[in-house]
Amino acid sequence: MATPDAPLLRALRGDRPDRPPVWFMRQAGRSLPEYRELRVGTRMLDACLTPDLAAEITLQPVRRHDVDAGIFFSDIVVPLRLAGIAVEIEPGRGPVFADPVRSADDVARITAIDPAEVAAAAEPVRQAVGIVTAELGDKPLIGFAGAPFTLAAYLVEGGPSKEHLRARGMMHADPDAWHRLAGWLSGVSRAFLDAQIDGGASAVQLFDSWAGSLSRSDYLEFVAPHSAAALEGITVPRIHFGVGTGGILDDMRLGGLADAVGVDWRTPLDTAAAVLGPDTTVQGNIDPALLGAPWPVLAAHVDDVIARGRAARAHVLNLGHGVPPDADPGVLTRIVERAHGLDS
Ligand code: 1CP
Repeated sequence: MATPDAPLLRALRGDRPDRPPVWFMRQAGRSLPEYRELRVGTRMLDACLTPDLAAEITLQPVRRHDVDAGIFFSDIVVPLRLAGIAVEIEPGRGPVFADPVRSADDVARITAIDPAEVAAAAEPVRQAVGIVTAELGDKPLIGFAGAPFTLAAYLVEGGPSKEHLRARGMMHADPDAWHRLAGWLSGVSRAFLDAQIDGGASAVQLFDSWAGSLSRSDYLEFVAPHSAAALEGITVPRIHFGVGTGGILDDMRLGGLADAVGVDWRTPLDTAAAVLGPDTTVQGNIDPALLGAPWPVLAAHVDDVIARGRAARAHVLNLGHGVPPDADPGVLTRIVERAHGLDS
């Protein structure tokens, strides 16, 4: 079990460790050759639900990079699979649903499933998390889930989309159906978070990756209450992340439910800190595009991110979005060394 004085947990509480703790979104998986080797012959969602395999994949980047936290290897659509919904992750594409949820009848069909079924089916998740946290010892494991809007962006469209027009359209075409769907998704994501906390996760991150496609008024009316419900009453520190959310950063605090807000590369962290105020830790925001730049350029960028992060009550160093699949893992290790004061 992680100790409360682990740097990540201190920073999420608002203390300032001597150096910012560092981990990377999507650190587990695609960029690591040892991951690609282990995954040969196993479908993504089957890998997520095989406890030994999910645990090993979670631990790989912690061993390799010595990051300050693990993030559980899974996917935001895993709780939907556990609810019995037909979903697959297509290589090179992402989550694909056989029966997209587009009408009020579709919403009724889906919401008839009791989120308690997800909790019952989540035993492989609890087991995998248990293996990981025993191995990690003092180091925290971050559990995660998709926020209701980002999940709906896949479930309503049927697969990945750029502007999420159908999901955003449903909010206005049939607000009742939208709220029923988003409320249900919130319960399902919450069951997934609870399973990870039961297994020993010390913090959680809610990914609302696509919230940046919403207007502020749509975010507040149709999305924020459901994301808040997914986090309300959780007893471990909570991180809330989205891409392109510069215009709704303050709203992403969810009235203080979020201990930390993840910021993408577009908003400098000192600007974010001024918006978020004295009660919120910032997380971010190395530009993933710079991972391929010459080291002196990237190192100067990392130093600048760390310097700007000092404007916040506390800072967790991360990328502004996930590790790109073709990133050189050696560069990620070097960023950790620099954050830890071992590379100057
Ligand atoms: O076969 C493969 O290797 C598939 C690639 C892959 C992996 C490794 C997918 C498909 N998901 C994952 C794991 C995953 N997904 C993690 C692992 C833990 C870690 O961070 O190391 C996490 C946190 C996620 C969460 C996730 N899935 C998000 C939110 C994070 C983000 O990057 O914004 C989203 C949007 C998804 C959907 C998804 N799953 C997979 C893909 C390729 C996508 C995105 C598709 C799209 O572009 O819309």
